[in-house]
Amino acid sequence: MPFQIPSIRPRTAIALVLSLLSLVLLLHPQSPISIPASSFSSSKPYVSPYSSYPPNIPERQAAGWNGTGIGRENRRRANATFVMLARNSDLYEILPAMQNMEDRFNWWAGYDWVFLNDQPFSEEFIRLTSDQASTKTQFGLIDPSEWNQPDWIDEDKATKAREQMIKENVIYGGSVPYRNMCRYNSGFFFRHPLLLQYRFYWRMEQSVKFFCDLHYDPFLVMEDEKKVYGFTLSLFEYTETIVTLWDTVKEFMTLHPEHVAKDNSMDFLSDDGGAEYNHCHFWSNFEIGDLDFWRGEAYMAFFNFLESKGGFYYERWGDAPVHSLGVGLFAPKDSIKFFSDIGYYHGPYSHCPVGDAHRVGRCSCKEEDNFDSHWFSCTNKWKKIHPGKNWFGSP
Ligand SMILES: Nc1nc2c(ncn2[C@@H]2O[C@H](COP(=O)(O)OP(=O)(O)OP(=O)(O)O)[C@@H](O)[C@H]2O)c(=O)[nH]1
Ligand SMILES: [Mg+2]
Repeated sequence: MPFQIPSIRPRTAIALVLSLLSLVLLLHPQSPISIPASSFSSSKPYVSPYSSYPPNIPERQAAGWNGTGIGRENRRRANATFVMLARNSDLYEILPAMQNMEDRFNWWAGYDWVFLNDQPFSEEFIRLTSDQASTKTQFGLIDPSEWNQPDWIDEDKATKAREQMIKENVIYGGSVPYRNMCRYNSGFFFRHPLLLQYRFYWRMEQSVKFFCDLHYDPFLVMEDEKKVYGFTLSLFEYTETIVTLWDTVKEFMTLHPEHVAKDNSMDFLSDDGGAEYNHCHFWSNFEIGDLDFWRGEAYMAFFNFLESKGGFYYERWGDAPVHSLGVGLFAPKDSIKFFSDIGYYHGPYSHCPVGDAHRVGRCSCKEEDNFDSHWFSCTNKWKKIHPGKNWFGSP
């Protein structure tokens, strides 16, 4: 009689296979298909990195992080926005920077975006940046009278200055639009009608990176700690671009001693008590600031004085030294915040948080790339004028 395979129903077959599999696992627990229970938990005991966080942080944590379920619309927020001065041609370098900011912070923080341009924004720019933002986007056109070189500037003198800088290979030395941008950032952006509704801003640029998760809201830190300016990177300015700036600043301070803050940051800006400027400044492509400070009496008087000298066009005064001198001299030094735990990159420099801050933030940068201790950085000078402070994330 020929051998016959007994006919079985599919359900019975599956049950048979499963029982066989269980038998194998029971008899051979080390077989490759067995999964030890310990694989599901970390082999290292979990140590909370929050022990070294600055105080009050849990209060500022978002719903997404602390599981309170408050939701970003209902959590406490500052009256603040991101602001980006941008050209239509910057769009595809802006989108990844925005995505980065949204993924690391704004998905839970929920702050608006403001874009400013001296030209009308393209439909593509508006559509793609609005798609990228998780919040409201607003697009502002800059008044040409605030953007372009003023008529009273002596064009022959300005042209000669630009030609000289081209010869000396000064970066952007021959560019008028770059000068317009620096002057606009120095004295006008905070007066744009779209920004009048806000108190704080976070300046963004194309191609920048944010390396780490942000578990707290820096705008609330600014508000609660009464800060007017926050930075991550500081460095020396090119001397050729600001030849007469310091003399102009000293002249202003002599004329208006009432605006000079008592406990200011002079020792960060000068190594000899104010005789010479050491060229240290906060790198203004990253700024978290108080718009009311720029709009206030002291800084407006300062900016108008600088403007009257024409140095934005006869030299190439940058908004970074101008902001730094303004905030460094007319605001107390304790109102400036070094955000040492915010990972940030603007080519070619990185502020990469080190140690616990790197771990807490799931930072994607290399700790050795931290610029703080580089010879071209001024951050050690900053630390020197704030002795005894713990800079979480800075070496
Ligand atoms: N609308 C507009 N925005 C500008 C213009 N020039 C510069 N910007 C913006 O102003 C900001 C600073 O300009 P950048 O070209 O990045 O200047 P920078 O950071 O000193 O120089 P880089 O090292 O090249 O980044 C950026 O957000 C630019 O998009 C301009 O002519 N028009
Ligand atoms: Mg830039």
